[in-house]
Amino acid sequence: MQQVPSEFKLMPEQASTMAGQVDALYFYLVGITLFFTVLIVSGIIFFAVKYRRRSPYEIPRPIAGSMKLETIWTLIPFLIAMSIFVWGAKVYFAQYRIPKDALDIYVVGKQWMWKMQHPTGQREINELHIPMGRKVRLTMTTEDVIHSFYIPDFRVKMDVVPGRYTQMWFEATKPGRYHLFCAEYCGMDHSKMRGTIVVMRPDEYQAWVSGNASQMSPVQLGEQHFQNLGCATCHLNGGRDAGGRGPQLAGIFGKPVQLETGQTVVADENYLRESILNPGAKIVAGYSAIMPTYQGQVSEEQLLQLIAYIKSLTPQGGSGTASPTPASSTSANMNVGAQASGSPSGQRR
Ligand code: HEC
Ligand SMILES: [Cu+2]
Repeated sequence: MQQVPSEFKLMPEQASTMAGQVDALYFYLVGITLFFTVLIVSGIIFFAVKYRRRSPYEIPRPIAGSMKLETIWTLIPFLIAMSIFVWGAKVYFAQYRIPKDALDIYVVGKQWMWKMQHPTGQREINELHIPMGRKVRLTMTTEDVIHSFYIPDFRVKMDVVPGRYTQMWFEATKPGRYHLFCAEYCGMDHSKMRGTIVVMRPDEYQAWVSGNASQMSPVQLGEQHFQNLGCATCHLNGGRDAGGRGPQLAGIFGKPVQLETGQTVVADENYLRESILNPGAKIVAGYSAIMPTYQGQVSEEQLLQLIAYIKSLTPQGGSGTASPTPASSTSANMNVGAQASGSPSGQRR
C-alpha cells in the first residue's frame, strides 16, 4: 500500500500544522546562510582585487584596529544567533508540548512493522487512518530495538524506545496518503519498515471508524487484562476502605503520588508502566511491596491497554469491575500535558 510520488519534489508536502512553522525556520536559516556566503565570498574577491600587491617592494600601511567595527561585527551576529535561538525554541515547544485534547493512538513498533490501535479499538499495521483538522497524540513504545516514527510531510519525528513511552502529536491539514518511515536504523529490514498515514475528512473518518467497529477498545481490553491478571483482587475500587491490599487506581493518572521514600512522582504513563513491570522500584507510601512483577507476562500492547484502562478510571464512576467510560471519550480526562517537559523525547525519565 505504498504511495509512490509521481513527480520529483524538492520539499515534502506541507500537510500538518507544524509543517509551515518548521519550513519557515528552515528557510530563514537557508536565507541567512546564503546571504553571508554571498557577502563573504564577494568580500574576499573584492578585497583581493582592491588590495592586491602592486609592486614587489610594497609595504602595507599598519592598521590600529577599530572599536566601532568590532562592536558591530560582534553585535550583529549575536542578534542573529539569538533570533535563531528564540524562533527555534518557539517551534520546539510547539512540537514537544503534547496537547491534552487529542485523539489517542497507541503505537508499538517491532522489527519490522508498526502496530497501531485506535481509542475505539481498530487495529492497523503499517497504516494509520486519522481525521484531518484534529490533534492526534501517539503514545509509542517498541518490543525490541529503538525505532523512530517519522512523517516527513508532517515534519514530525520521534524516537520509539524499548522500556518506556514517548509521545508525539500532529494535526493533519490535508486529506491524502503520506509516507511513514522508520528513521532509526533497526536491523536488516529497516528500510522496509514503512507505512502510510491516511488523512481523511472528518466525516469519512467517522464512517471508517464505525465501519470497523466490532473490536474492543483499548480501555475495554485493558479492563479484561485487569481482571484476568488478578489486579482487581488487590486494587479494589475504594482502595483500603473497601478492603483492598493495594492503592485505589481510579483518578491517580496525572496526579502526584507520595512514595515510601518521601519523594513525590507524577503518575504518568511511564510511572504506571514501571509500577506494573517493576513494582518494587517505587513503593507507594503506606503500602508494602507485595505486588508481584508482571514482567514477561504482559505484551507491550497489553501494557498499553492496561494503562489506557487505568487512565480511564474516575474515582466516582469507574471501578475495577464497573464498565469503563466509552472509549471515544477517554481522551477527555487524560492529562498527558503533565509530561510537557522540554526534553527532546518529551519524557521525564
Ligand atoms: C498482591 C496484590 C496486588 C496485585 C495482584 C497487583 N497489585 Fe498493584 N499494587 C499493590 C500494592 C500493595 C501497591 C502499592 C505498593 C507499590 O507501589 O508497590 C500497588 C501499586 C500499584 C500501582 C501504583 C499505584 C499508585 O497509587 O501509585 C499500580 C499502577 C498498580 N499497582 C497496578 C497494578 C496492575 C495493573 C496490576 C495487575 C497487572 C496489579 N497492580 C496487581 C498490590 C497489588
Ligand atoms: Cu525501525
